[in-house]
Amino acid sequence: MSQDTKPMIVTCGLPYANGMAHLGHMRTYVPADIYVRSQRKQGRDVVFICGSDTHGTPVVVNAEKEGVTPKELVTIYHKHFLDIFTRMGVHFDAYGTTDDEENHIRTTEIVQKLIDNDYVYAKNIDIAYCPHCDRFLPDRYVEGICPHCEAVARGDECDQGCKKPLYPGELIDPRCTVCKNQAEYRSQEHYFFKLSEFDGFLKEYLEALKGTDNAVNYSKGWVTQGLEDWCITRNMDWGVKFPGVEGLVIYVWVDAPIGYIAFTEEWAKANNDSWEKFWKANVSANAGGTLAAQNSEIVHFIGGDIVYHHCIFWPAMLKGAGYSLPTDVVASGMVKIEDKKFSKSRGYVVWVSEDYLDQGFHPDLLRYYLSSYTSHTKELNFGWEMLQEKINSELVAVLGNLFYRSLLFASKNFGEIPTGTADPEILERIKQTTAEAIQALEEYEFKKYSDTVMELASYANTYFQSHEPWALIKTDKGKCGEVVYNSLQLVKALTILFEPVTPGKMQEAWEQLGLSGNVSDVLYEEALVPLVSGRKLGNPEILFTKLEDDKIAEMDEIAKKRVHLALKEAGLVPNEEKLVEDAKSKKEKASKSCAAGEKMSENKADSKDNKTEKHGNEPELLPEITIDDFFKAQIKVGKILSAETIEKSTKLYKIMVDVGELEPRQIVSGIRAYYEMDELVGKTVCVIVNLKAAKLCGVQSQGMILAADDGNGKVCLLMPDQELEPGSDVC
Ligand code: B3M
Ligand code: ZN
Repeated sequence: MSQDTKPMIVTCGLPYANGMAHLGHMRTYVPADIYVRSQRKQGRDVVFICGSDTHGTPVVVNAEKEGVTPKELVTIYHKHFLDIFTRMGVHFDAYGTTDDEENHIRTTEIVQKLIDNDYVYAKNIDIAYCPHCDRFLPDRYVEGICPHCEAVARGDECDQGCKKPLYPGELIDPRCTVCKNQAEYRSQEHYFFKLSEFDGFLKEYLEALKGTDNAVNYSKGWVTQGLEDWCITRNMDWGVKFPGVEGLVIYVWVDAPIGYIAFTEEWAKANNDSWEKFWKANVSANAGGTLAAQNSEIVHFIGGDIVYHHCIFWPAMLKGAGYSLPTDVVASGMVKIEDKKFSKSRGYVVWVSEDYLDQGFHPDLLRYYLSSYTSHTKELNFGWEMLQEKINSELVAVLGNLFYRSLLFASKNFGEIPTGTADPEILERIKQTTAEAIQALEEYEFKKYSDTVMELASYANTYFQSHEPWALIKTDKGKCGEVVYNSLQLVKALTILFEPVTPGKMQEAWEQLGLSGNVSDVLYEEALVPLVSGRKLGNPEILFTKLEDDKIAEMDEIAKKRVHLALKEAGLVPNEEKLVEDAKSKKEKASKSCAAGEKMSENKADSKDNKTEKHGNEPELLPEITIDDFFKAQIKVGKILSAETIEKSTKLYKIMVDVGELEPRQIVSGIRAYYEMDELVGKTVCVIVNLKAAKLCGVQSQGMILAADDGNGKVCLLMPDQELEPGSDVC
């Protein structure tokens, strides 16, 4: 069987059905979808599989937090992910859940096979146990210190430190994540998979494994460091039962990848096809050169943080149970949001639905950004202004411009594909671009794919521009027709070539060209097939419109508010974070005049500067709060006792305020530009007395004096309209 005819399956890492889809997810799913669409354009029969990961502590812990059962939680988010994928144009042939019957059966079968093949043994180990909650603490139920790097880590993985998988009993100083109490270790019998026995197999396997370097090379390193046997049971009810032992379920990282097989079975059932042609395609179970002897291709697209699971655990399990092996593992790089490490808890996140699709952005713009921002394995930075810049200068100015001007001109002057012949030079250019683009995807270089095709669009723009069809139409309609014909040939080729990246928009373009059917079903080779003269054109319409400044500013504001809220929830002074940012970006200020501290002033004396940095002066409404939220701030009437300047600052005063029975407060306030020192002394003001203390320009500040700011440079202190005793409550 030749390489090209091997059945191919492409999978994506299964999202945990425990929360909403975000940009980090899309960074893996969109390129995988592009890859599949491109394979189909080469005539390859591909099955594209994914599903929701429904088991394990990530699900159970979140369900507990939200007060629902795990089943209820995963039902909600499974639907959510399905909806998001449909809206983003990510089209899976099957999208199941790991709680489907097929997966329970397949997982049990594989684990039983591993037991039968003597790859599983029982051993007593120490398991973290919470005496307060009276239960064992698997994985995310326990936190402690990583034995390898001493970072704070969770039970199954050193997620914030060295990233190593951790085994039960390894965490130092374990604590229960539910009640925060100290946990203890109790001995219990668990089951282990003999991963260490696969050492030789994995070394050889990884030599043959294809994919991205960040997957293959890291894995080789891990095997060289030595492999430990792997505990595959957990004390939980939710999950796939471990055969023959009450109260234990199989570890989620066993049944999750088996989902790839189970979903293929679901696909096979629905399509009257075979799942074995992918997963039981070993010529010989003991073949030495394992991968070469396999008659299927299995390509996994995953996030860069789950390489170990896919390149070490998973092939060993498959090998041990006699299944086919992954041939390619493609791992995506990290995602940053506005230059910050992606973090849901810190608010550096973009939710696909709420922040993007529901805001009216077309899915194809994000697809384009994700695939062309940087190489697949590198860090991808998402920012609203960067999105705007990329879309406006590339999709709008180059691709959209070409399509609209040539289709509009053709439609107005000819109404159909004019008489003409395809210029051999143009056909050659299309051929070369197609070959280069296909080659780029062979190497999982999505950016190179987009860039190569975009270069053809630039070429086409130049062709149209330099031949001046608008002049020719007046002097030589026949010659003009030739130019238009060739421009449209380029548009047709580009529509086909860009379809994997921007499928929705390219379908519209296809129809504008007057072509029928789905461009997603059209092969690359069709790009070279000359257009049929005389065919009626569709209605030309603008495909890509500019992302406007005010919309981007609105999105920036939403993003800022989310970070602000996250900081508040985390109990951090809201401007502290901004301070660091401002200090970084405005180097000269930071070095000269302690601008950082001034920025941090809670009195907003600097808010005028802030406003000019923002886009426009639109009124901002922060998210709703409850009365309880409001009363978290303890505000009292205070009398200013003294005010003095701060050496390193031109904007701040150090102010002492009498707040009644409590200790007088020393507050650093940014109102120096608005009040003379002497003028302040004796004034009755309002003070937040329970604000977390912070240092501004090296001076301790223990509260905040309330002031009002009209945004146009007028700032004044808020004062009671009658004299009141210091210490009176503001309510
Ligand atoms: N559910 C999500 C993750 O850790 C996890 C992937 C499973 S893939 C088999 O990224
Ligand atoms: Zn660690």
